[in-house]
Amino acid sequence: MSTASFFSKGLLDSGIGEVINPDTYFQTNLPPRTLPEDEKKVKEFVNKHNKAGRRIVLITSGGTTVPLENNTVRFLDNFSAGTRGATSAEYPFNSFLQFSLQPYSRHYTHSTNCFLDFIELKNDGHIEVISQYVPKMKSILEKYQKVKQEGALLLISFVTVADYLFLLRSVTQIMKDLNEHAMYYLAAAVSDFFIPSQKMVQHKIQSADGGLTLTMDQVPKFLKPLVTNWAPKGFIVSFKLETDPFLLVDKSRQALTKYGHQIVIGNLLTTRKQEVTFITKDSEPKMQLTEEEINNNIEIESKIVPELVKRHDEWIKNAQKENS
Ligand code: 9Z3
Repeated sequence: MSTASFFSKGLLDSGIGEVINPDTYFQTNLPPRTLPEDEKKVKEFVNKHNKAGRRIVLITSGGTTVPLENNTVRFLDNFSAGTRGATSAEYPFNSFLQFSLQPYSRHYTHSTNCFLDFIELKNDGHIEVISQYVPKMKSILEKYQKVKQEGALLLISFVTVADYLFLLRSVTQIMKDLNEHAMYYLAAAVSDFFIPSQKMVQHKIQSADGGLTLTMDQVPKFLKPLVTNWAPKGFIVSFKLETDPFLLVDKSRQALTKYGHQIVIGNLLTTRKQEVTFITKDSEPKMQLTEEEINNNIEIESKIVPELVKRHDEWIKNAQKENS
């Protein structure tokens, strides 16, 4: 059974599509070609840091696309510039997984932050960083080089929602044995609807016939197998994006109750950089930047990450108590 999403001249009317379970999804969709290589890199990363007694955090970030054609010219995207994950990865986590914006270089790759605007060509042909930008760049570069030297960051990219889900399943399973020591920080914007490849046209959809009507199936809810089977002992934080302030807390709580993980961080599209709500089993505190902090370019991730690290510490302590 499936209902249709109608997409015509910019008007998208979404509906509830065919619901399939995650196993069927993995059997009927193709993994990304680079999956075996990525799995190998992740295994090496996890073994190395685990042996050194470091905690490992999986950060997912950025949008996930849904192709409309097998030879893809058109796709739908879920909103995310990738700022949340890229920014969070700069605060003290050991971390990996794709970023549309990458940690550290994000300061110079936004459309409004083109790196070319930070450098100048001198008369003798040398290129230099413009002096007023040196202090900030120096501090970012120092942190970036330290992280690189320690091999503390592994970046893996995905484009489509299928790439993302295959990677998520593989990576969480590789991290499974870290038990309570692993944290999962799921900020990627995951598409709710997709067109299975066997139902997709092979070639570019032609516009000669006028408007376009699409039927989309529902992407299975992956938090359930993730929490229950892939990473059952891990500390799992998911994000919930809404646009209607009246829905945010209820929808976030529904997700927490349904999947049974540790925290849902609710955020609204328009205020996500200044305000988030931590939904846990027994509380729902808001975390907000003050006017002063906003004016001083403080990033809300500088508060989110330490709070999560603290809660993860408690999670580990409790798990160890239970095990002893
Ligand atoms: C978020 O809510 C992220 O915070 C944002 C970050 C996408 C808003 P930006 O990178 O945006 O700052 O531009 N992610 C939503 C995660 C999501 O899709 N969650 C799924 C859901 O709600 C479950 S994991 O169903």
